[in-house]
Amino acid sequence: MNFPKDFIWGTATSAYQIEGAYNRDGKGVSIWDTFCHTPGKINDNETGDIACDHYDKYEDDIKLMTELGISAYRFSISWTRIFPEGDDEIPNAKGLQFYDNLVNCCLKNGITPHITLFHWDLPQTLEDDGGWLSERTINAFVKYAELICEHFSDRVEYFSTINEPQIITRMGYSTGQHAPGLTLPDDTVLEILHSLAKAHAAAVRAMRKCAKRKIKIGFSSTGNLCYPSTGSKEDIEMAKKLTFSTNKEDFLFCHQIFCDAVILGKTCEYNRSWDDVEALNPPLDFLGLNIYNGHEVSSDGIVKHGIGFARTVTPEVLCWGPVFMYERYKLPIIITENGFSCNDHIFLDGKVHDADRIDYLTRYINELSKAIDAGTDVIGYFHWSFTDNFEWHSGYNERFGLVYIDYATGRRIPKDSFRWYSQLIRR
Ligand code: IFM
Repeated sequence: MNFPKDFIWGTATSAYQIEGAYNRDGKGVSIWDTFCHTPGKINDNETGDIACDHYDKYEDDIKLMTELGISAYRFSISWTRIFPEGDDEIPNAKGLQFYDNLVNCCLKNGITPHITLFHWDLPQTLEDDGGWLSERTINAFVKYAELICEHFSDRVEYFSTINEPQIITRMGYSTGQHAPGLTLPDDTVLEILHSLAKAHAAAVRAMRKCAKRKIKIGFSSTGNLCYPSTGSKEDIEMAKKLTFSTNKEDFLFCHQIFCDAVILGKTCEYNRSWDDVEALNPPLDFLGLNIYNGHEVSSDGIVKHGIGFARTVTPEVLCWGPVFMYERYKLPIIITENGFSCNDHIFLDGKVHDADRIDYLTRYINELSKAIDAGTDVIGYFHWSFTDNFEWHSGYNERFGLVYIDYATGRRIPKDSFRWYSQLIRR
């Protein structure tokens, strides 16, 4: 594998999934607090109330990150720690203090912080007042983005506005599996996606104005990706075509429904009604891609695979996904998430041997290096996730971490993949 010397190697997390301390130091209630406290919504009624207790253990976690050898850490800020009601007059000093401590601790340890503003934990007060269908939420997001940028841009260079607008709308407002658990008609869900695009665009403009130095702004997209069965021209063309053609049954799970609007200033099949689309694409510095798996395609269509490993482990997607996305959007790409949930457990020797994850990562990162060899401008890779954490409606059932969390005690146990990733970075 060949990677540029200045390639960004990192790990990623999000606030609700790791921090815990859900009601401490003036934090307000987010839609995820409410959702998890509603019986029947989450596997085993688990909550992020304590999660990995990163709020209290962030120094230990960053110490482990230095052992891992990463150069960057992607985390999200909990909006309700800063503005408990979403758009309060004054920010919550204790909330800002926590992220000051976190950012400063990263910098002291030679780790570049990458801040995501919104990884799904919308303030409940805003949701109660119409959520993303209300102008108040859009304005509140811009105010929050401005505050974070003003406060941190002296020390932080990389900012992402929104994580996975496709999943926010699909699972939060269409299938209802995620907070706030609504099952709205498609037209209304599209309006919500439109608001997210407006909020993103307005926040980017506001952040450019108030930044204390030149910052880099992007967002993280996810969606259907296809890769060709062979290197034939026909297979490649078909894989590209099916990557960007929308599946009617799952029309929200595609990159172009958001990326065409906010990067190209264009609509696609399902959002033609967005009449302001040319104002939604202020220039960005990078495109974040969250890539887990894709579909193999030959010139006559999608190739069906068996179940389990064969279907979810599709390494070629980490080559062709970035290749197709770069061709279309022409922005430097950061893989902001990629990883694997395994059946991890502590073995009799007290260690966590996650050979499946090492195999997955070896295959995927090898494919990523091929995308770079082919001329795709991929500038970084963030493993999802640093530690095991709260996996939304699946609760603590899924483990994506390089570090195992013993939830009963909070003990951190670096898995074999931690050592593997560390060696890869050092090489
Ligand atoms: O845990 C999530 C993350 O919050 C968003 N992207 C996918 C991950 C794994 O499901």
